[in-house]
Amino acid sequence: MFRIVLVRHGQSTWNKENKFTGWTDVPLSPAGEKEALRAAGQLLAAGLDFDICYTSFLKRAIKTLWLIQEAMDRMWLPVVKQWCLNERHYGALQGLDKGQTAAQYGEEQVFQWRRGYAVRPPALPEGDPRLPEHDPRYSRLQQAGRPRTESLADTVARVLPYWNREIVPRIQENRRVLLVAHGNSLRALVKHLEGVSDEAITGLNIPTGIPLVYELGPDMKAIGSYYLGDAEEAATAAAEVQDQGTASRSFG
Ligand code: DG2
Repeated sequence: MFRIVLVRHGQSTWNKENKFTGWTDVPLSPAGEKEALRAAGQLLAAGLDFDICYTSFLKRAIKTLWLIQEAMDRMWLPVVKQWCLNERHYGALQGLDKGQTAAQYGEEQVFQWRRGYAVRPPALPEGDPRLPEHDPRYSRLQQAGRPRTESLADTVARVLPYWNREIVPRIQENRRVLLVAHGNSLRALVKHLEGVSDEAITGLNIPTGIPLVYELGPDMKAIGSYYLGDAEEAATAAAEVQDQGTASRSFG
C-alpha cells in the first residue's frame, strides 16, 4: 500500500474576505498561519513523516508548507514548486466577493462558475495587468501555463499529467510525499484518485489547513482516505466552503 498526504493551504487573506482568488498571490491570514501550525501538530501526532514535498507557485501554499516543515523540524526536505499545482485560474472573477457575486448574478450562476466541471468563468480581458504573461514566474511557460480562465476540467488537464509524470514515480519508490496545494487543484487530484464523476465532483469541497491522508493501491488509485483530527469538524469546514458562494454571505 502507498500513501500521500494532501493539505489545502491555511486560510488566506482573500479566503477570509470571501473573494475569488485563483492565481492572485495573496498571503495567509493570521488564522491561516495558525491552521498550518495545527496541521503540523496533527501530522506529528499521527506519526506521519515525509521525504519530499510538492507545492504550487503561490505563496499561500508555499508558506503553509514552510510553517509545517518548520514545526515538524523538516526544513531540510526537498521541495518542488510547480505551477501545475496552482489553484484553478478564476479569470475575471478574481478579486470579486463570492457572496456579492451571488447576489448580483444569482446563486446558481455562481455555483456553476465555482463547481460546474467544465464551466469556465469569464476570462481576464486582453491587456489586463493580472494576466499570467505579465508575471515573471510564468513568463517562460508555454501558453498552457498562462491561462486567462480555467474550468476544473482544465485544471485536471494540467494536474494529472504532472501527477503521473513526477509524483507517482516518487510514491512508487516509497518516498513519503506531502503535497500542499489549493481547493481546486486538490479537487482535481481527488477526482482522479477516487474516480469521481463530473457530476459528483460538484459536491466535493476541501477545507483549509486540515491534512487529508490518501491510502493508494498498486494502481495509484484511492483505497481509503481520511482527514486528520475530528472528522465532524472537517465536514463542517467543508460545508462552510460550499456556503461561501451564497448571497447571504454578501457583506454588501
Ligand atoms: C479558492 C477556492 O482557492 O475557491 O481561488 O477563491 O484554495 O487557493 O483558496 P484557494 C479561490 P472556491 O472554488 O472554493 O470558490
